[in-house]
Amino acid sequence: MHKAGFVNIVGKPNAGKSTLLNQLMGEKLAIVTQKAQTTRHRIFGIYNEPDLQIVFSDTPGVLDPKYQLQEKMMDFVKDSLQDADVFLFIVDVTDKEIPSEFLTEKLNKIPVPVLILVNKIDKSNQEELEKAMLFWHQQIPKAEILPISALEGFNTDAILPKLKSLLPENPPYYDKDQYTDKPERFFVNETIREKILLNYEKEIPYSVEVVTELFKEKESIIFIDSIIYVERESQKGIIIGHKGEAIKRVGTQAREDLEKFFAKKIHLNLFVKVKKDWRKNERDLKNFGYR
Ligand SMILES: Nc1nc2c(ncn2[C@@H]2O[C@H](COP(=O)(O)OP(=O)(O)OP(=O)(O)O)[C@@H](O)[C@H]2O)c(=O)[nH]1
Ligand SMILES: [Mg+2]
Repeated sequence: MHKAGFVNIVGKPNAGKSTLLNQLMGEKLAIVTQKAQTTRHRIFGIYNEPDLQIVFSDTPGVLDPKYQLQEKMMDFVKDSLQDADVFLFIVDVTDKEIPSEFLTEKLNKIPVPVLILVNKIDKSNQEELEKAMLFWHQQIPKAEILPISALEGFNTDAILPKLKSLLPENPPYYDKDQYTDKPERFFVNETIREKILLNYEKEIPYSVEVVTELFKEKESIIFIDSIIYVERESQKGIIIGHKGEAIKRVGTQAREDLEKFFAKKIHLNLFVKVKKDWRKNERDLKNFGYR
């Protein structure tokens, strides 16, 4: 008997969705930063055992869209609300702001099992955790609740057996040696974007999109050319920095991560270009893969 299904990770920005995906997969598939709205796409992590295939999906955090890019991000979330066999709804135990009513309402309506993961308990205490567990039980009574730390891997090994018992009998959806739906270039783009999120402030990271134009793999080295698109000329200077120091730092940090990810030496060239107001331009967004 073979079980297979889609397990969709949903939650507010910064709750720890991508950290959880990486922890469950034992591999860094999704970029993680302390900034909200790090994830912009829907990313599949495909977990395989001889008699089991779980297709995890990481999604952007649920928010109220203010511009077209964010609308496209929410389209990915809407997709993930359509095709789940099980939901992993991840909430931050230390989050004092109002919860996402949109998600709570949806998850209550959809006749699919929900596992609520109360995350970041390493930063919390017993009292706060008990309060959160009670609160979430009242919000979504049908859900099972599990306290975890996605970062430290606390209780995360309890998730797989639970999912296995909930998933239907199905043949695998993907080849059993495939572990993601995304091409190599996607991971290059995302790694560079992660370093940009980490190295620049305010609007800069949110105004950046990365496109890899060359990915040429040789036996012992990969040659990569990537373009960093910004929205305005003034942002180009900030990305490059004084004497090119800022972009050099991004390049070095990205190369180090990519050498680990691909287990090969990497030669990385970065270029900066302006694509005016791309976040609000339907055609640019489409070209960048936001449909
Ligand atoms: N202390 C602690 N920090 C965590 C934990 N899980 C995630 N974080 C941190 O929370 C921040 C956000 O984590 P992400 O995994 O990027 O969150 P996300 O939900 O994918 O965020 P978006 O993609 O922006 O929606 C990062 O700084 C993580 O290191 C946890 O269990 N404990
Ligand atoms: Mg994320």
